[in-house]
Amino acid sequence: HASQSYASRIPHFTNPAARHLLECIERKKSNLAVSVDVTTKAELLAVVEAVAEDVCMVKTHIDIVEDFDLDLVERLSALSKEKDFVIFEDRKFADIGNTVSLQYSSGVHRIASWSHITNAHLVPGPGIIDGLASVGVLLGRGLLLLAEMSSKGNLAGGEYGAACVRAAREDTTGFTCGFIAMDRIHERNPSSANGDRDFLILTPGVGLDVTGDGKGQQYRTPDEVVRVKGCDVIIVGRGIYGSLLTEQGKKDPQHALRSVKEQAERYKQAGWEAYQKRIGAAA
Ligand code: UP6
Repeated sequence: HASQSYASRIPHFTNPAARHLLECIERKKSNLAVSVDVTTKAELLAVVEAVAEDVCMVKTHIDIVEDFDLDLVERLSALSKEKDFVIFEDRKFADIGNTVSLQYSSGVHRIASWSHITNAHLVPGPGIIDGLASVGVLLGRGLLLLAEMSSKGNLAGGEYGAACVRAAREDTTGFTCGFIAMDRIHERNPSSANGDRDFLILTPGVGLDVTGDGKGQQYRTPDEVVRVKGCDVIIVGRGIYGSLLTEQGKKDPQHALRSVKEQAERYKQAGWEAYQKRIGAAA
């Protein structure tokens, strides 16, 4: 499926969140997801507003927001409709089915009520998918399995990644609609059972200016990730909102936000060019 356009892949998916994402990518000509890892409501909304036009998806870590309240997710949801992007809460669920169903539906954050897509580790076994699906399917949500990670020395990948692909293929509800992975991992792991099913590949660890962060993160370029490895969505965090973290950014947030927008435009362009080269379309 790597050589097919996003639009032509929409009919391969029954999952409403996956279809929504592909439609959004196609409408906006953007395969860029911005990871908004900031710790206040005001900063989060300011970054989202700065990048909204250029992204197909906003990825959150809602548990790092110090002044979280449900007004934040209402505003985020309103922006997602108005500016046309998908919300992905990067929760990385990792417990038994019963516990994750409660963590997904309840608590302070009520993730299932506002996040179109979320993700999970398969460490607990396939019961984690059933637990999340028991909440998410009725709401039209989608799940990504973390088949691989970007960080140095991570223990995913290999046989573990292959097991994630098998579990996704065995999920006949269609709730599992893709992977966090570093390449088209399902196509490296062929199978006779549901082997031709299409999945989305969302890929973090993307940066144009640096190769790491000194804490284990490893960066590759949009071209490497999308054109060479065939991933579908690039996830970029500090490469886009990094200007807000510098001294200058703290002194002059408006100036920093202009740089955030410029970086979003730059990554959007790089991601889309890489995709056009991959499908053989003229750039
Ligand atoms: N993320 C990774 N690697 C993974 C999975 N998730 O970096 O394997 C997430 C991080 C962060 C974002 O939790 O939110 O993607 C990457 O941010 P960065 O671009 O600032 O490094």
